[in-house]
Amino acid sequence: MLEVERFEKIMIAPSIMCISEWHDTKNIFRQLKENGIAMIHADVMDGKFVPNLMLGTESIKHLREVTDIPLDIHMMVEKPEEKLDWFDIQPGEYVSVHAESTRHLQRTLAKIADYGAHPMVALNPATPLCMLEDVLDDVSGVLLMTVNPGFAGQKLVPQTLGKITRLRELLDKTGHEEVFIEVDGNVSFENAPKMYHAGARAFVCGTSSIFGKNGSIEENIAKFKKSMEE
Ligand code: S6P
Ligand code: MG
Repeated sequence: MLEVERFEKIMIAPSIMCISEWHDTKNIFRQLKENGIAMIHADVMDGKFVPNLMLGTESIKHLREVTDIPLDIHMMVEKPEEKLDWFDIQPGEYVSVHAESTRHLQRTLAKIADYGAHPMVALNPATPLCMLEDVLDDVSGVLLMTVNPGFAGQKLVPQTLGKITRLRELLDKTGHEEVFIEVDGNVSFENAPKMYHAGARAFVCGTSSIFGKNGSIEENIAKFKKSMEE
């Protein structure tokens, strides 16, 4: 049985692109708030960095109007440094940019910090950890993709589990104990405990768990937390 303190260390980040009831966001956010959700994962896709289009500036604005839970904005766009200003990023929000998406990663992370937000660097499954070694001082967290980005409902890329372990070791070895690891992609009731034990502490929850076909959001959040006990 896990102690309460261990639960306090995990952050659940519901992936808002996975909701089917966009007409009822107020009700969904009420349930998320009542269940202690830490942040709302909002995927931004430009059809170039990834082969899909997803939330734009107006959707992000709408989310801020319907909830005060901090947003966790995942920028899957080319040259994010040119687009960040469009999103009116607020202090306390989490913003991740892909190391693969910009030639100016450190400058882009510093820009996010200037908004008072938490800068995060994201990596695709095939991108080696050495890509982020020199920006660890500039980030609050690392978003490890555990599927190739662009779509919900995909299967875990299995080698990413070992990558979580190696990243946690790297962070601890280099004096970045406070930098947390977020995982995104097929974070299912079955995969999440493995990710947790490897060192992940923030979990993007989509169709594989809390917005799945079975159970209410509330039931699925409870089931997700319980899965960590295994
Ligand atoms: C995908 C995106 C993710 C998805 C999430 C969906 O590129 O970055 O945040 O929304 O992975 O979750 P699931 O459980 O359907 O994989
Ligand atoms: Mg995402």
